[in-house]
Amino acid sequence: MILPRLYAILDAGCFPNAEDMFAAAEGLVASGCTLVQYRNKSGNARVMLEQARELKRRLSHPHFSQNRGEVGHPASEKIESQNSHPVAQNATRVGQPAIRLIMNDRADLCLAAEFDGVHVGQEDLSPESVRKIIGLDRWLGVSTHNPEQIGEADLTSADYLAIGPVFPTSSKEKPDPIVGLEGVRRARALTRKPLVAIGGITRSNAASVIAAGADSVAVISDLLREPRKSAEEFLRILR
Ligand code: TZP
Ligand code: MG
Repeated sequence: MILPRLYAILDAGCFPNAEDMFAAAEGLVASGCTLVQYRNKSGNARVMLEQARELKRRLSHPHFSQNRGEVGHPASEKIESQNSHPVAQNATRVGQPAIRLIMNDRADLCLAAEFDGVHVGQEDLSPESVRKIIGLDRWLGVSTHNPEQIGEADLTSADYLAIGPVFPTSSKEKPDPIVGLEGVRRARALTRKPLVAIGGITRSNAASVIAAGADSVAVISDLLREPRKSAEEFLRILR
């Protein structure tokens, strides 16, 4: 698999209401962002499923896809979707997912909402338990915070690993210690799996994170204010 450079995270808790989150999602996708995670720490599974289905519906809408010059829509095929400008995505093949939607924490909700993957942390179901639930075709990501966790996650069937927080962040409750760019470099040396860096990543520091060895940057805060414009800038900076 090849990860797109920008991995946008929509954290429901960051939006005053769901409509704003859906609008942000559409802005992100309009920018050319092709990997979006839905994160909701409220613990309300019904609300999560409703919102996830609505996200999927909005981002799969044929008119919306056509606006991006694309045909077809998510299937189970494991084909890479490089982050490129929408124009370049005209080449998208039928059957290749235009946008990948990843569910944070919950394998059950991933299946129920027909998302394309799950991202789990150190206190969620183990990677192999999630794999049993989601099967081989959906993407599985695992968060790590230190070399030991990277080594362990590297031995699992995870499709990609995340390392962080790279910089200070206010988007996560009780964040693990900051790993810095050195932590990204160390992680890069410890796994050949695609590597996502997360935590405090902005348009100003994103290039340094990629230079340290990350394949992709996962971002919450620096996409909130003007999602489309900000995502376009990330994609331009990281091209
Ligand atoms: N895991 C480690 S840091 C973080 C998560 C979910 C939050 C990242 O958010 P931001 O606002 O981009 O720092
Ligand atoms: Mg989690």
